[in-house]
Amino acid sequence: MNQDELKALVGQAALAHVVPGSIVGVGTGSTVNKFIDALAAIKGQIAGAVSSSEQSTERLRAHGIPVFDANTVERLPVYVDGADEIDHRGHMIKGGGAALTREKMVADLADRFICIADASKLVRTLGAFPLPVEIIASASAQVTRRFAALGGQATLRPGVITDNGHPLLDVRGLAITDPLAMETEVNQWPGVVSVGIFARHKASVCLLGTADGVRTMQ
Ligand code: ABF
Repeated sequence: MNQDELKALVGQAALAHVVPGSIVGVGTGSTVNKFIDALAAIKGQIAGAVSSSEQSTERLRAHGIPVFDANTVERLPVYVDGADEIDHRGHMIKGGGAALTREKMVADLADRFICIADASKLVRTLGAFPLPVEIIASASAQVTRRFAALGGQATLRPGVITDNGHPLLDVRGLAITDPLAMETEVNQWPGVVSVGIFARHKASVCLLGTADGVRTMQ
């Protein structure tokens, strides 16, 4: 199976974790797009979705799935989202799709985070994928200096402004051996809106698309 087929496989497999009658938390990216397309087939069995990006909102609405504002729900049974990297403990790097801030907001509403990814996303240590960081524009130079002190090279992602109206840094050269510690540290740097390390909001379950089928990592 090619990567696109593996994404479709896990997108379909995630339906098993959707609670009938519930509002589903929906992430962003090409793998999540496969999940949204699969969700459309059972849209009569769910109340709707809370979305993590304009891109996912558009796709959900195109399928006739109601999209609720995050402020209108207190809890979600599940949040389904992809990842750029995931380690064996469910810690992730996310944000390649520029939606990390709202992804983390919707993940924060959910009881369970179901990560769907093709096997290429599984890594031993996070950091080979450039770490996305949403920032306030005028903090770019100082946040860049702070990452340099950690051995990272931060660059502005050209031509990208997030749904929240902010620029993104992508940070190369980091070996994130303690994801929780780095997320906690970077989160409190002035000017950081959110960092694409999902350790506090790690995956409860990862459905990994492999050549042998779906591998479930708890
Ligand atoms: C999203 O999933 C982003 O955080 C991450 O960049 C993306 C992975 O995209 P894809 O599924 O297209 O590989 O949640």
